[in-house]
Amino acid sequence: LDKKVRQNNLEENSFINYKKMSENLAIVRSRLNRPLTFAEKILYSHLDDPHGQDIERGVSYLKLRPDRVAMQDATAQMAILQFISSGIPSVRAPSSVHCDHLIEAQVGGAQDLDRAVSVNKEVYDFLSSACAKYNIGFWKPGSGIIHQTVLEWLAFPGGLLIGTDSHTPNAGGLSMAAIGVGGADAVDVMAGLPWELKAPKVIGVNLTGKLNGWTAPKDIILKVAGILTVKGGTGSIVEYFGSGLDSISCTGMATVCNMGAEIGATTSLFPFGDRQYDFLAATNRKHVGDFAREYAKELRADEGAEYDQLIEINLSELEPHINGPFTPDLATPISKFSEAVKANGWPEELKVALIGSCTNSSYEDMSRGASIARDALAHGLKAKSTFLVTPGSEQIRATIARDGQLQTFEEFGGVVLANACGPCIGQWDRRDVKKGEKNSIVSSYNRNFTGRNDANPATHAFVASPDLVVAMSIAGTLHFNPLTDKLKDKDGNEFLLAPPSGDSLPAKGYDPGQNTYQAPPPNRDAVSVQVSPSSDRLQLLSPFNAWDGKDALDCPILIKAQGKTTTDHISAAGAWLKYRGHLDNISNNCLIGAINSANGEANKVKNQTTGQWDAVPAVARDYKAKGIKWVVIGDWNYGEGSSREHAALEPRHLGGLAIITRSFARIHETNLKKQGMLPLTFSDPADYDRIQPDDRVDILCTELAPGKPVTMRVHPKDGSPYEVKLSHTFNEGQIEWFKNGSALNTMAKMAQN
Ligand code: MIC
Ligand code: SF4
Repeated sequence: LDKKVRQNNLEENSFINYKKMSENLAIVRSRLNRPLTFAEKILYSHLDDPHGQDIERGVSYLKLRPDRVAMQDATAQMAILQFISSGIPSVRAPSSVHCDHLIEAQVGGAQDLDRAVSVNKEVYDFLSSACAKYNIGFWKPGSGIIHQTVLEWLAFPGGLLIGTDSHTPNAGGLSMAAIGVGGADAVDVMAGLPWELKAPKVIGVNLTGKLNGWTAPKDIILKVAGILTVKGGTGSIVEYFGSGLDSISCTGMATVCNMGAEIGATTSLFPFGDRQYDFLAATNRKHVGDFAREYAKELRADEGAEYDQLIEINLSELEPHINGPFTPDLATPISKFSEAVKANGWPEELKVALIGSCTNSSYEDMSRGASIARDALAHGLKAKSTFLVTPGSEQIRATIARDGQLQTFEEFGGVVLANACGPCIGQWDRRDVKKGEKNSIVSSYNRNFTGRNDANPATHAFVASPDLVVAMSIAGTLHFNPLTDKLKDKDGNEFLLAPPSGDSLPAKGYDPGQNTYQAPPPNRDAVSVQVSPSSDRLQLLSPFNAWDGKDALDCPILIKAQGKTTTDHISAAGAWLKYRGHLDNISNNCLIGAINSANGEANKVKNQTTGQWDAVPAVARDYKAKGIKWVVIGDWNYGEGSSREHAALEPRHLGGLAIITRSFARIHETNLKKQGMLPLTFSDPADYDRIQPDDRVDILCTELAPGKPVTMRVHPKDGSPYEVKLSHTFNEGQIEWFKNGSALNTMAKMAQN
């Protein structure tokens, strides 16, 4: 293992350190003396201090040394602005930025890309110059979606990657532990500090049998999401194994890992095998595959490793599933779906069918989808629904253009959009329905929260495999089950679609397409990074104030949010993506999607100092101007979904003190801590119901200590005060972040001393 093998073909000086990793593992093994899961092996082999680190799954905070950092344009702006504040001259771990979120889908790939390049010029210039300055690889707009680019160029088996996007776990398909984080976490690693993660529990999924017919890899995770629900993976890594692995491609495994984000899992992983080797070889990284083979025994679980929870899935019996609407864990097998549509009154007509995204745009996905489209075309049929394709990367686009799948989709009536997130993140100029009109869409994406794709809360969005999406687009109705239902060909004759087929890797190799990568220049001193003070899209950050050392008394509740409160509700995307680099401007979307328990409405809360009803950000700004600290009350799994730290920065910027919920999603909880806020949970979840939107609360911040609850004194509008216990997961070091005002302030203080 004592060799210098490069992580990838782009960076001359990033190497894979299997030797160090195996030494670390040997130390941990001699301490723990038990078989290890694959997830544990990757994490423990990246420990900063393998001798001294406490290791208890679900309890200890691990200090880790990730191999890489990846950032996408919508989160990189804040991450880099924070990095600039740290004053460090260049990144201390290999890092990359990927321009994918800011391209709006309007008419089609090339034109949409051109428009985006001019509309977002200021932001792209900022990112590209900052990357050049701080030694970060820059993937220009048009390159594709971060997670595909990482999989195709940068990921390697056994590595540890953090990425400022919740679907970073996609690289688990290539046996890399890839974990979604907020920008402040990325800054730690780029600044050369260890990165902290609560030692995850490990959920094992034993796959037996064989994928066949209409069942696709996506159906594995749709099923798992149905079993575990959107919060079932919180604090855990999901590790797949078993004899069923042989029937799944490497990119299919990436799909499964990608959507593990939807169950709140820290990441998901598949062991290294021939499928991974073949994918590495096909993407010009045979040298990485050969090296991984030498280290292969550490790239899977030890015999007898124990899981905190075990799930069994027989792939031979697994049915295709459709999940949704409005939540990715509402899983319905295709055989029951038509019934469910009727029973729930979901709009039956399928208006739009969308394939691609970071979740499902592999060569295999495109080939299988095209095989269905070709079958329809041979019978004289085209897509009845609007049909949109977003290739995940330039390499995929170029390869399917060469091999014909792209032309098939166009002949089928489809529009091929830019290599970017597009409609998946609300970058979609949708014109076929009016706002407020009930309608259904089906995508091969991963997420389907209210209003996510088209900002229309009445859109019922479902997620499924690309195979089902293509098939349903032919019938144009949610009632169509391609396994059993016949279609009528152009002459009125009935036929059953053939099950999809397609190669998992291109027989002629990948066509890399246009070169869209910008390596950092050798002479970086000459580069200057510009942020105009009059910009409405970029704003340099000023440090938050340190804690005043006192308990916070008589705080109003800005909003008592009821039900699902995702990061899309806390800091919407779509049109707001424009302000991702400008904290004050983006704060105007703070919590505007959260449902106020006082009136069941969004963005309408009572200003407790005036009695007037107003928009959430307006009320928050008024409290801030009056020097009043406020809190938010939230329900279960608050902050699920995205890694966007704007959802934490905004309440902090607007003067919030604490977010008090029944439970949090992992990334959001950490983001709040990093920005100097208090994420607290009701020790008794029933207390959520006792508290009323008009109550005032005292938060006894001076009690904050590891492992001890904090008292909240509630002063009900009518009635006598009472006390409630609030739990938290702060450790010693994280309490410093609160005291200093943020993690960044803490870093600056350490640098001074
Ligand atoms: C998403 O899918 O919600 C996003 C947009 O990719 C986010 C990141 C962001 O908000 O910028 C994510 O998943 O983390
Ligand atoms: Fe982009 Fe959608 Fe993937 Fe997020 S989930 S990275 S928005 S394609």
